[in-house]
Amino acid sequence: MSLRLLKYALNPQYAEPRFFNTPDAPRDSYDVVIIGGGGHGLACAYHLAAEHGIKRVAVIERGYLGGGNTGRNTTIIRSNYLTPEGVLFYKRSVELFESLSDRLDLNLFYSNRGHFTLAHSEATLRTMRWRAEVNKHYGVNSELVSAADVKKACPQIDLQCGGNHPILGALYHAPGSIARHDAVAWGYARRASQLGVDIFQHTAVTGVEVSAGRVVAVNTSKGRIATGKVVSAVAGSTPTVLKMVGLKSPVDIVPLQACVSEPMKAWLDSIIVSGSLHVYVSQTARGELVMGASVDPAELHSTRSSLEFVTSLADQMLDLFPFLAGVKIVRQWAGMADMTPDFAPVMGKTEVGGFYLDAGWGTWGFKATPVCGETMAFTVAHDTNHRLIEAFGTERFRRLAMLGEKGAASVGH
Ligand code: PYC
Repeated sequence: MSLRLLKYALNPQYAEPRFFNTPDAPRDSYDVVIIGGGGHGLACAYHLAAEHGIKRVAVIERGYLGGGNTGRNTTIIRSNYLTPEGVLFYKRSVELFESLSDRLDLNLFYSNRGHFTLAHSEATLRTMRWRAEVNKHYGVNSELVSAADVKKACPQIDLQCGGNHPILGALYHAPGSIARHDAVAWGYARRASQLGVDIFQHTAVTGVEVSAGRVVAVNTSKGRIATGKVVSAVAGSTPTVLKMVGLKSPVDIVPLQACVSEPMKAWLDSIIVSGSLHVYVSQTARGELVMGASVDPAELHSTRSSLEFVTSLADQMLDLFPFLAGVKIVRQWAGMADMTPDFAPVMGKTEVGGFYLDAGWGTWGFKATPVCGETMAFTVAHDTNHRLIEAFGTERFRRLAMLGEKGAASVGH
């Protein structure tokens, strides 16, 4: 090693710049404790500090920032949902995403691509027409397009899908985009930290103390923190945290797997989704194809990815794009999706005073990150559910007033 290199390495004047402060131990008390250092928890911390002046906030993360579902998805951003509640909620998320790089002063590689959901049957076309009408009614740009339009946007696609499932048309959603997922977590963390939020990684929450129906403290592997407000934003660990406060979980945890190919020359501008073939794919700025499928068929609290997943995904991908036959898969992973019975989230105030829930993301947590930050921070600051999340309370399951968002899932789950 050259001496000059050593001189720079050991000189404290050139210390490695840190993205955010990492205090050794939490204070004795905070106004708000957020469990989960993924995009949602960090966005909530940022909005609490930036918009509500609540800066005595601790974010507690068992692993590393963004190491859960924030870093384990396929980064698709869209608002072409089916229910009015879903459309309005994700419409706000897309609006926030569009200017998020500026707000966080970090290049999130936000890339607007256009999003095609392919229809291989008349029944799917009918649902898409319905979605397009609901979307347009609420000011979201979605339209039904022909198979020829799909071919024009993506000449490499085999419209016959090898003769197995010919493409009849598609729902086209111009705002559909992708972004760099882990940068979203880092960006929120850095801005929150600059505003005074304390972030603790590799710190486990071991219990939440409740007294007279209200939260009073969070116990962690780094000590007890007294607080009157706790936010749970932990996706795949929601049942574990709910148990700590004595609440029943309305979610099942199932793995959602995805993979990435070796880099290729740019050929795919749009995001292509096929519900019937159970695949979605986009191409990153580096040229890799990012691909995913349906959730696994059974409940499992694990982030292991399987050979069966890649082989079945490759099989379906080749029906759409036979020319990819020689392309290698270089990495695969799984996230833990917390699925609700109606595919809509569970958010906001709970029966335990001061305990707020951000959960039930199923397969669309990443795209909800900014709007969750905004609405959860409002809800915590005012102890009143934000209007955009009023419909997402858990009491809907008791009233059997489900939201019915399954028809907006990318692929059949
Ligand atoms: O809902 O857009 C979506 C999606 C993509 C991957 C998983 N869910």
